[in-house]
Amino acid sequence: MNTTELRQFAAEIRTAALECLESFGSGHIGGSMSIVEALAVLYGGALRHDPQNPNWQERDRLVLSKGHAGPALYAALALRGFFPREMLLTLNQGGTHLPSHVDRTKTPGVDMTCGSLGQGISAAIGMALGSRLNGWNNKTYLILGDGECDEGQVWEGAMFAAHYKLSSLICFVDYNKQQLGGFLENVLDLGDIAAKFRSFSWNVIEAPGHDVAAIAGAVAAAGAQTRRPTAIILDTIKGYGVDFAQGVEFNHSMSFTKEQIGAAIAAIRSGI
Ligand SMILES: Cc1ncc(C[n+]2csc(CCOP(=O)(O)OP(=O)(O)O)c2C)c(N)n1
Repeated sequence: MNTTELRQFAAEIRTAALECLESFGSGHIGGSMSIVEALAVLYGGALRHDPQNPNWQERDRLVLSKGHAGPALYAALALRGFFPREMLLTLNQGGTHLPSHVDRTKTPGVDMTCGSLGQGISAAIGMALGSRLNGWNNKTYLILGDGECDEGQVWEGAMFAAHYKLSSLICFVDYNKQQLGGFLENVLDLGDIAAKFRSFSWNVIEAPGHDVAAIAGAVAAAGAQTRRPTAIILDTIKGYGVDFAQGVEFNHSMSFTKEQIGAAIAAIRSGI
């Protein structure tokens, strides 16, 4: 997809994720909205995948470590044809294939079960190492939350990935400066997240997180690495693109009305 098409795809993912959230009446809107452009770049072409064959062995993997942002990933998967779009309206309901936190045993296209923060990096490292042992030329993408980076397991993984020169591991950090309990600087300040990854010997790229062209450029540069894992620090806004969520301190999980979501979708469509 070219830049215009990626922007359009991001708007479609945002809209479909809002429809998904609306079907349940509440959910993780803030952290879903902040990763939409990254997902558009991945599912718009960067991620090697086949919706007809979700378990294709040599596919690229995506570990959504901040697993509570399931609705955004489900929207991208539905739009790519992994499952029917109507399934988005079953979020979190009894017997659903779309639990609010991602589960690889339930949803076609979901590569790892996540929700307990900090664990996704270990799984992604295992996948990247496994691919290397199998001689596959694929990538493993990982999406970490910035609040999630408060977890010690993230840094154990960062050290390990650098030691084993896992250049096929490409990690997005959704640097939206908020977590469940408010702003990071008040909960547990991350300091300079880019410098931290650099000090762990990672290749680090900083990019505006709602600019699809910049993200695509960062992914291409990361893909050319041969000796170091890459962290792409995405400067994002929690709740981006949804007026009643963006800029609100406690927008992690919210309740909303049909009317609010309808107005948000109309605003997105009028901006396309
Ligand atoms: C190990 C663990 N501790 C606590 C939680 C509860 N929790 C869920 S989301 C969240 C905040 C995550 O913040 P961040 O990673 O920045 O996600 P985002 O703001 O992008 O949604 C917390 C503390 C959890 N899921 N797992």
